[in-house]
Amino acid sequence: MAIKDLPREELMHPGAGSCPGCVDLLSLRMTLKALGPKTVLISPASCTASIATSYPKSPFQVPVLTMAFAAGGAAASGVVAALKRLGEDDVNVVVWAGDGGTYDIGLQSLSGAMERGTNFIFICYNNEAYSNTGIQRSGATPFGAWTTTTWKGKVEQRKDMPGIMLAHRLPYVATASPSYIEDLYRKVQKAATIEGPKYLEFHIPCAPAWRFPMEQTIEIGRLAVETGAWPLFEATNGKVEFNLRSKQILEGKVQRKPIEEYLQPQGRFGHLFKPVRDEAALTEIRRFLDAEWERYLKLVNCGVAV
Ligand SMILES: Cc1ncc(C[n+]2csc(CCOP(=O)(O)OP(=O)(O)O)c2C)c(N)n1
Ligand code: SF4
Ligand SMILES: [Mg+2]
Repeated sequence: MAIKDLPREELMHPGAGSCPGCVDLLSLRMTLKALGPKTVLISPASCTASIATSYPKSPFQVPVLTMAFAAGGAAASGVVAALKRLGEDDVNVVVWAGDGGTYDIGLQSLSGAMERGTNFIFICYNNEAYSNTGIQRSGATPFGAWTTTTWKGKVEQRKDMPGIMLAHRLPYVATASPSYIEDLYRKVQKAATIEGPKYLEFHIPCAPAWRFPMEQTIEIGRLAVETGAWPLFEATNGKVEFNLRSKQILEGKVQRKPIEEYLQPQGRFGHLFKPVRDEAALTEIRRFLDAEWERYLKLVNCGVAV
C-alpha cells in the first residue's frame, strides 16, 4: 500500500501534547489507521500515556486504558477476558508500551501474557531511553549512548528483545520503522489477522533524547536501517524473513553503510567523536553489529520452531 492509499479516517487528532514531529505518535496514528475504530489501546506509563491522559484533551478516538508502568501485558489479558465475556470478539486489543515498559519493568507481565496465549498485539515503541522522565537509560539503550544515567556513554549492549519474544514461539514477531511507514502499516494489518499473541517493535528516533534536530527524525530512522543498527524483519509461525533494505543487506546485494553515518548526527554519541575519536568504543559497536548480522543469517536459515 502506498501512502496516498492509506485510509483518510483519523483516529488520532492533531494537537496532541507530544514534542512536535514525534514519530511515536506518527506510528500510533498509522497503527490506528491500520486497525480501525474497533480497537482498545492499553498505554503503560510513558510519553504516550502522558499524552493520552491530558484530560479532557486526549487526541485518541478509541478507548485508552492508561496503565501502571509494569502492567501492560497483564492488563491486556484482563481486557481480552472481559471482551470475551461480553461476546465482543472483533475488537483489537493493543498494548502500546515504551522500551522501559517492555524491556525492563514490563517484561514479566508481557512474558506472562504471551505464555497465556492472550489474543492481542503488544507494540513496543522503542526510543531507546526513558524519555518521558528525563532520558534515563533502559535495556534498549545502545552501547556508547549518552543518557542522564549514562553520562559517559552506556557500557552495556542492548538486550535482544525481539529474540526474547521469538523464544516465546509466537505466531508473529516483527520489527518496523516509521521511516518505512508502508512496511510498518502492512505489519500491523498482518498482525491483526493472526490469532494469538503478537509482538511488534518500532524503532523511534527521539530528537530530545538522542539530541538531533527534530526535522532529521525520518532520516535518522532510515540511517539506522541502512547502517544495520536496526534490522527490519518479520517471523511468521517461526519462519523469519528480512524486509526491504535489511533483506538486501542480508542477501549481500547492498553493503551496510558505515555506522558513523548513523552515530555522528546524534548528540548522544558526540563524545565518541569529539574531542578525539573513541576508536575502542567504535570498534565495539562494529563488533556487536557484525555479530548480530551473522546471527540474523542463522535465524533466517534455521528458523524458529513454533
Ligand atoms: C513503578 C514506576 N516507576 C517509575 C515510574 C515513572 N515513570 C513513568 S514513565 C517512565 C519511563 C517510561 O519509559 P519508556 O517506557 O521507555 O517510555 P518513554 O518515556 O520513553 O515514552 C518512568 C520511569 C512509574 N510510573 N512507575
Ligand atoms: S520525548 Fe521523544 S517519544 Fe516522547 S514525545 Fe518527545 S519526541 Fe516523542
Ligand atoms: Mg522509551
